[in-house]
Amino acid sequence: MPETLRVTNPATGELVDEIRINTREEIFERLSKGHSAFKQWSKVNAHERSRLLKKWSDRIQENKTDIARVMTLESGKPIKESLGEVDYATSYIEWYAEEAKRIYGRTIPANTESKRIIVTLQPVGLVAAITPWNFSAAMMTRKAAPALAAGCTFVVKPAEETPLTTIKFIELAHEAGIPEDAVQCVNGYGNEVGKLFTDSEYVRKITFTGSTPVGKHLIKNSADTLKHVSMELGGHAPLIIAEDADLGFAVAQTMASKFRNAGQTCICANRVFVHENIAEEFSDKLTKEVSKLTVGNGIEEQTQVGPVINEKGYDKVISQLEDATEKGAKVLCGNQFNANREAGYFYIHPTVLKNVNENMKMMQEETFGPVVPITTFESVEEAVKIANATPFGLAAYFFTNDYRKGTFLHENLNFGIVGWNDGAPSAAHAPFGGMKESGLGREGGIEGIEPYLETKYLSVGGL
Ligand code: TXE
Repeated sequence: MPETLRVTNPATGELVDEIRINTREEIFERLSKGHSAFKQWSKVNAHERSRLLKKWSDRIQENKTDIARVMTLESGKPIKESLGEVDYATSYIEWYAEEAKRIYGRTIPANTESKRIIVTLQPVGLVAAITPWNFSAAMMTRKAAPALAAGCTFVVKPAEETPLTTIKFIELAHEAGIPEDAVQCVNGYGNEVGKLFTDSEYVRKITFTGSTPVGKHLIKNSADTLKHVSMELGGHAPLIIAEDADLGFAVAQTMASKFRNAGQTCICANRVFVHENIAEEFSDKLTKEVSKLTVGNGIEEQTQVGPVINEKGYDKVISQLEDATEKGAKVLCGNQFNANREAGYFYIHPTVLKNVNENMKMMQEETFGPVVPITTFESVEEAVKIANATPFGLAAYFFTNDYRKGTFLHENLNFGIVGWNDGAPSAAHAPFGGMKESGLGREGGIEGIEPYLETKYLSVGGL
């Protein structure tokens, strides 16, 4: 009997589907096919690659409702968010369909009459991607679209929890006319498939979104064959609310940043720092709004917050909550911890905590759950210092209408993505990525295609 991945619904514990795990031989074969297909795909002209990418995006949009439903069943995400993610995922394909036509070289003035120097860009080769379960569609297209646009071939291993959307997306890519061997999917466990990817000489680049320890492991394993690597890893985003901020707006944006996908996004606000003079008012306003959130099965239209992905994710959030309350944090709302673990589904009620301090686990590591820990500060200088006191550097947010404070915060926060009066900064046309242990490289924008390209220069002499 072949081994399978059991895809279960985190909202009910029910089996959604079973997916066959690919054997080592099958994975070797796909890598070999991806390597061979590179010779043809890299020669397809950029306008044709662009046309095929657009067709892929159209096919996905035509299947939007069905894809969103499957996404919700496998991830627990509210259906409205799944529909939004399909749009977000195709926005990357649309963007890179255009960028495919803008892979420019340049000429460099030589230091002698008898020479010309010309710089060209060419695709790196076969790209292997490993994607997470929190945005199963968008994290894949963010990698596949620039890779294919650049002329690379692509193979993806989706997260074990959420392979169904990826399988569907790859089918639709083939229906759109992208050659079967140019874009492929393999299924299996991260450590096993990851090792086959990093060991393979055919794979010239690894692109990964997931946890920091796995990212580091992949970089180490890629060293022997000196692969290119792009890493989008964990975050620990600070959200700073200055004394002058518009509190109603700041509350709404904090909610938007925090509760999307039940707090399981790498850029969501993980630590909230509020100026001491407005902390009480902010906490009251936020708690009032958070208490109104509808928690439930994502397939139901009214659901705003679904379950977290699985037992491991659930246990991590609960242990952070227990640690914080043992150390003196006060729960303002959402104290229904540990209500449903045994039933095989994983709801955590949106929680707001105050009196949080730096000794608590949730202030040291990513939570990945619907929890808002509130701390106070006296000055923006102090806020920046504590916000930067983390090995992570993905996203940071601040709310102020004072341009001096805003400029200071922007210039001193050591994070790759900064939202000034903006809790939702992600967009296909902007370069997403982190500093420090949050990653290497950028995805999106004009920067997002660069990691899939090699620079070559030609020096013509004897003229
Ligand atoms: O991540 P893993 P998990 C963070 C978040 C979360 C924590 C753990 O804090 O609570 O990580 O989540 C594949 N070689 N993020 O356990 O294990 C795995 O199959 C190669 C942030 O789900 O990193 C899946 O496809 N691959 C993040 C992918 O890595 C391996 C999103 C993610 O799983 C592997 C997810 C190995 N040895 C979690 N081990 C973000 N940046 O958004 C696992 N994988």
